[in-house]
Amino acid sequence: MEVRTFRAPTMQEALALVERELGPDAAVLHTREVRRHRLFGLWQGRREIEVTASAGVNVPSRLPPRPVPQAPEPPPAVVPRQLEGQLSRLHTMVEELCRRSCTGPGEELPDGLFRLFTDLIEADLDEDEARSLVHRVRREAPDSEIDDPLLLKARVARLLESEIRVTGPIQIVPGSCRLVALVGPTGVGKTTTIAKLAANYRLKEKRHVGLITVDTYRIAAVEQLRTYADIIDLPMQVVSSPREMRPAVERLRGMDLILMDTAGRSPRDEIKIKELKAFLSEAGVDEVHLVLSAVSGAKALEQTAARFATAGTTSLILTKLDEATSLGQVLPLIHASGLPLSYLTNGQNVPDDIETAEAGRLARLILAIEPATRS
Ligand SMILES: Nc1nc2c(ncn2[C@@H]2O[C@H](COP(=O)(O)OP(=O)(O)OP(=O)(O)O)[C@@H](O)[C@H]2O)c(=O)[nH]1
Ligand SMILES: [Mg+2]
Repeated sequence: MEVRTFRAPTMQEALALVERELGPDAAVLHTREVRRHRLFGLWQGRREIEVTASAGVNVPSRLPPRPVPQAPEPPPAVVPRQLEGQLSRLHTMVEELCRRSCTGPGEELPDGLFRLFTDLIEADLDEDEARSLVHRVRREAPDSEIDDPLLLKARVARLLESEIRVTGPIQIVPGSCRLVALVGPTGVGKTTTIAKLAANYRLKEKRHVGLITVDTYRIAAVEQLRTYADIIDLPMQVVSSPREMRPAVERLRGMDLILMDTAGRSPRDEIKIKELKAFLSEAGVDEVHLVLSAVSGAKALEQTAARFATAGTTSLILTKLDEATSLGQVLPLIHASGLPLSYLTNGQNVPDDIETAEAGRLARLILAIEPATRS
């Protein structure tokens, strides 16, 4: 039985290809929308329809019947035959280049592994990382798995899981006060995450939680945290210079947990990051969580983590997982920063949209095996 895959910019064009290549009785087995990735910079993430079809299989087509057009349709764009042929050859060449980019010269990559490679690239994994994972899977997977995309992906998930370090939730030690600061670029979700953590520790775990804000640049920022402090009924201290830090911490000494909110700093502003460090060391913080948005690109994430390292970062919080279209870009950050992950956030709702980071879950999110928001 010959199963073939066709891609075209629209469903109509993809079906026309199926019909032309396999005949009018071909069965459509599967359709999906795919993103043509930035293979060698030739394409910029264009969306396409992929149709898997076969002429030699007697199953009902999974394709819904084509709708009857309501109004007369405009005549289809006529692609000159010659151009169509050239495009198709170009497509084959790029696919071949892509296959070769994953193997050595003259080496054949089985279809299942090739599909895995393109899936990893689509998930925004770095090309070298994707290649290395495919080769590890090729070495380790039994032959029976090589054609099963789900088993292959599950295997990659386990490999990634072993590379991701996590801290578990903030540990409260009875009788002592844990001081935790959140730092990071502007607008990544520091204050919202503080509110989520504070509400969970106070309302669900019944701990004594205090808040400190050193964001005195903007009145609105102080008020934002104060609103949460009022709703959750938490003591809050506002600190506007490193000198004020110790007395503020002292006033909250009886707490189990002090969460410290800080002003968003541009990773390029070294002076502001040094200033931040002065506040943190005056406070004698136990943990500094670097908050980063999963919507950022790989380079920005890596560079930001490097810049904030001077502030003594101890772990990573990834926010806005619900908004990210892919997550492979967080892998270089995890590798380069060497920091373990503490929390993941996946929405604006306080206190629900936060979870303690788990390596297996993040690996599956990266590979799009499961969604960021659990219903
Ligand atoms: N979709 C989504 N939005 C989030 C998430 N976390 C925070 N936000 C939103 O991001 C925006 C900025 O959040 P803040 O908590 O004010 O960010 P910040 O890092 O404190 O910002 P600055 O103090 O200005 O540096 C708000 O609209 C939040 O509701 C998340 O996990 N997912
Ligand atoms: Mg803030």
